[in-house]
Formats: sequence, structure tokens, C-alpha cells
Amino acid sequence: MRVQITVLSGGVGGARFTRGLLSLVEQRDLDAQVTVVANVGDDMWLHGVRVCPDLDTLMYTLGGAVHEEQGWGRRDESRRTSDDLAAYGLGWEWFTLGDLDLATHLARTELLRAGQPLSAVTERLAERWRPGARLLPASDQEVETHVETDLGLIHFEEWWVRHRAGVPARGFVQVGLDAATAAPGVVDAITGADVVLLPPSNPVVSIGTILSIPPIGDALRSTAAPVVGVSPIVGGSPVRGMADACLSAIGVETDAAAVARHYGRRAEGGVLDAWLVDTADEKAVLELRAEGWVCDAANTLLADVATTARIAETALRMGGVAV
Ligand code: FO1
Repeated sequence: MRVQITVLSGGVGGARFTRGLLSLVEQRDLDAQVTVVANVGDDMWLHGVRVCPDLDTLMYTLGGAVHEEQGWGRRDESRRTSDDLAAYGLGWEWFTLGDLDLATHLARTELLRAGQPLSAVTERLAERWRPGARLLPASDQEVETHVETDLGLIHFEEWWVRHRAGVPARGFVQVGLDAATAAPGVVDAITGADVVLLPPSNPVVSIGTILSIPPIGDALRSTAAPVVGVSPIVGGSPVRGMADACLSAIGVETDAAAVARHYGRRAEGGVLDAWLVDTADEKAVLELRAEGWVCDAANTLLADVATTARIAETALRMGGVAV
């Protein structure tokens, strides 16, 4: 009986987690179908092409083409076009679109302009990379995360890359949310799953944005599948990225237990059935268990594929999937 595993993912953390999960599935010769629902909140139009950072990070990471140290973009990349565009004074000089990466955006834009929805375009682009998992955008509609700051409402990527989240964020706005719904296959992937995993992606602007799309949040809260999350906060700080700046903007403490409470237990209308924290956060285990949570601690640093495979195995087991 094929095990249906669904992962909600942002960029780097979710992509690395999924790579470990797929490695585990292969190692154990598990008859499993992995579906990744990707955040589209980082997406933007730039130089007339559609850029989808989280979908591309997943596609490149699972397809073996990612620039490993960066965690995003292509290996063996160059920036001749980006540099020459800067000479025209166009675009965001602080945001580099690599030459190879541009081919992905040109291909995506061509297919979008031909009338294909993002979900069909993503399926077509992913064929080349053979990621080993089904990649679904959370929505076929444009839902872009913007950040409320003293500089005004700016695109998430400007806040994240240009300002390194250094400009205080008063809040996040999902522009386009009211006209957005779940992309085809997303709700079924959640309600029909044997287990749903929330990897250590950014709980606010990645997982949070996915959950902000009403049918998806509803599906998470109602699915018969166990939902297991992995804490992105270890020892009071984010392992990578700047989730602390996002959490403080919405008044959530940068703490493994606080993030669990932010997601909420399904028994109390939240989205989680179980929460995996790092061994550095044993106190969070005691706190949460006292509140009725299913909570365990393990090494959760996605150091390499083999280590990540073990983390994925622990999360699957917490979700009742024996591998
Ligand atoms: N991140 C950076 O820090 N600097 C960049 O110039 C940059 C360019 C870029 C281009 C395409 C793309 O898909 C991602 C890119 N990123 C860059 C990473 C991006 O900010 C992150 O992948 C996510 O949006 C945050 O998780």
C-alpha cells in the first residue's frame, strides 16, 4: 500500500529536509509518494520574468543542481546578464538573477504567458530535474508576502535580501490572498495523506503563508493524517535565516515551545499533532508534554543528507508511519 507523505515547504530548510526524506524512502525501499506543497509568497515579477524562489530552491535541491553553500540558485552559476542589467540601472542590484537561473524564469514566464497555471508550469519544469517528489505551488494565484515597515510596505525579498530583515517589521501582508485558493491537488494531498510533515521552514513567511490560504489551513486542521512539525528554532535562535525577526514581528517568542503553540495543537483548533525539537530544547519537551503535547527531542540540525534522513525518520515515526 503506497504511503502518501505530504510536506509543506518554504525554501532552503524545507528543501534540505525533503532531500533527506527522499533519501530515507530510497534507502528503505519504501513504497511512498512524496508531495511537496511549496510557498509562493516570496515570488515576484522582475525584469518581466516570474521568479519563484521556494519552488526553484526545491526543484534545484531535489534535482541536484542547487548551489549547496547558498542553499538557493544554481551551482556553477554566472551573473553576466544580471551585471549588464545593472548597467542599465534596472532591477534590484541587491538581488542577483544568475544566468542559468534566468533560463528557468524565462521558461516559466513563457509557459505562464501561454496560459498555463503555475501548477502545470511547475510540473513541466520539474520534469527536467526529476526531483523524485511531486512539487505543487500552494496556489496558482499570485500571493506575495509584503512587509509593513517604516519604509512602507515592501516586498518580502527586499526586506529579506536588501535589508537582511534589519528594518523592523510591523507585520506581514499576503497581497492577493483574497483572490487566492489552493492549487489543484493541494487539498487532496493533505486530506488524503498518511502523514503531513512541517519541516523547519520559516513558520511565519513560509509555512504561515501556505496556511494563510484558507482551503489549505482548513485542510491541515481537518485532515485524518497525523501532522508532525520540526522546530526551526534551536536553543532560542533560528538555525538559518532570520525567522526570529519574523516571529518577533508577530509577537511570538523565538523559542521551540512558543513556535509549537503558535502553530497550535489540532485538539485545540491548531495544525499540529506532534512536535519534534532539538536536544538543546529538552525543557520545551517537558513544558509541552505538561500541556498535553506529543513532543520529542532529537538532533534536528540538517547537517547532511544522512543526518536529515534520520530526522525525517523520527518525524515519520511520530506520525505513526513506521519505516
Ligand atoms: N538571496 C540572497 O540573499 N541574495 C540574492 O541575490 C538572491 C537572489 C535570488 C534569486 C533567485 C532565487 O530564487 C532566490 C534568490 N535568493 C537570494 C534567495 C531568496 O531570498 C531565498 O531563497 C528565499 O526567498 C528566502 O527563503
